Amino acid sequence: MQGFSTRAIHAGQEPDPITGAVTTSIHTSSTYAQDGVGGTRGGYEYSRSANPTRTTLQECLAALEDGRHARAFGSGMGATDTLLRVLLKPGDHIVIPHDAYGGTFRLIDKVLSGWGVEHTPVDLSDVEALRAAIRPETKVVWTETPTNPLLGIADIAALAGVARDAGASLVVDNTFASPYLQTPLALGADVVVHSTTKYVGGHSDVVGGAIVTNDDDLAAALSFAQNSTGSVPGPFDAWLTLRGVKTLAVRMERHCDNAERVAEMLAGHPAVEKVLYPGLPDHPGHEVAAKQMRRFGGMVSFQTAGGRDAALQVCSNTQLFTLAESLGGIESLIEHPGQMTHASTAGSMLEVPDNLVRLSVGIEDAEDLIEDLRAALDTLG
Ligand code: P1T
Repeated sequence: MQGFSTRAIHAGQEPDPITGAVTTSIHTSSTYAQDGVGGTRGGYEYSRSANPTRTTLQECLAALEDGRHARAFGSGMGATDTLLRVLLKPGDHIVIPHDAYGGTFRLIDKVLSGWGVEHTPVDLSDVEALRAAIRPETKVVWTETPTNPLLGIADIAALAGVARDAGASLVVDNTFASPYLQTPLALGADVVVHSTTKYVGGHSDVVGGAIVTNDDDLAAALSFAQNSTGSVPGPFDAWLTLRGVKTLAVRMERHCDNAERVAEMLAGHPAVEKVLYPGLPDHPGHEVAAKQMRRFGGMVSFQTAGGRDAALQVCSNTQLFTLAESLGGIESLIEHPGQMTHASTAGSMLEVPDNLVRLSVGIEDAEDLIEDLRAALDTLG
């Protein structure tokens, strides 16, 4: 198999056979001429069903995740919703992490529950806890690793074994790691999901999602469901994502370098109670992360010693770290999950600590990022 960056730059991306154009074209046409009824020229008939720019992105994403099939969506939540509606039916049960993106929890807790799907939140860093939560109706085990926002680590190969024994599908939301750092299908997962809005796109300029699998039947069912429900990315969105993903490897190396430096500084600062970063040797998931990830990622969370008010103050006091939701872009972001990205988990088992701050460490110069954070923390006294 070719190396990661070679696949990122070339998979599915041959020069155009007619014009020789080296970069993928943005195919804006919503419909395609047919030579007689049913006689499509290149297999395309209508852009909800399939679009050439989207196909190129899908081929590239499949190659990066070591998967046979990828489907690109209009958002990460669009991908998640479509996948869960294909894998689950009323009466089924899903195991979810006790720490996960708030929007994923909201979809399962508020939308799928009304459709008769039950869920159980479980600490998926504990394989025995998963085994205990499995029911005869369990059809899906959903996991994130690292988790959003607590950076917990789940052992993908171990979870895959339990899910397989139970006849359930293991889905890994690989958004935080990106395919550069971790390829869950190779570790035994059945399906990978991404918010490509994050590291895959990488420039905070496009919203998108993706599903990757080796299961031919599932891929066909996803195409049918996507065409039926319409959660497709536009061609320009697909193109921006494709442009972004070409540099994923170099960006991720720099995100990891900077995050390691930031985590180290935070661990030594008196205003910080606890640093959550799988790259730190005392992180409970450090060994599993070292086994299944290339490096430890660009996301760092920490808890302030001064409680919620201190956390809110740090979020407002940085200059370079922009106070904003989302993650995985080249620029550094800071946020308060309890009141922002994870507000929908309040009062549930997924509620996050109120002194938690989440950082998406960008690819600026590490010294500037460290100085910015240190200055914001120093104001806490
Ligand atoms: O925003 P969207 O592209 O729809 O993706 C949803 C999503 C799915 N999975 C994970 C792990 C995510 O982090 C997200 C989106 N998360 C944020 C917007 C955030 O700031 O955490």
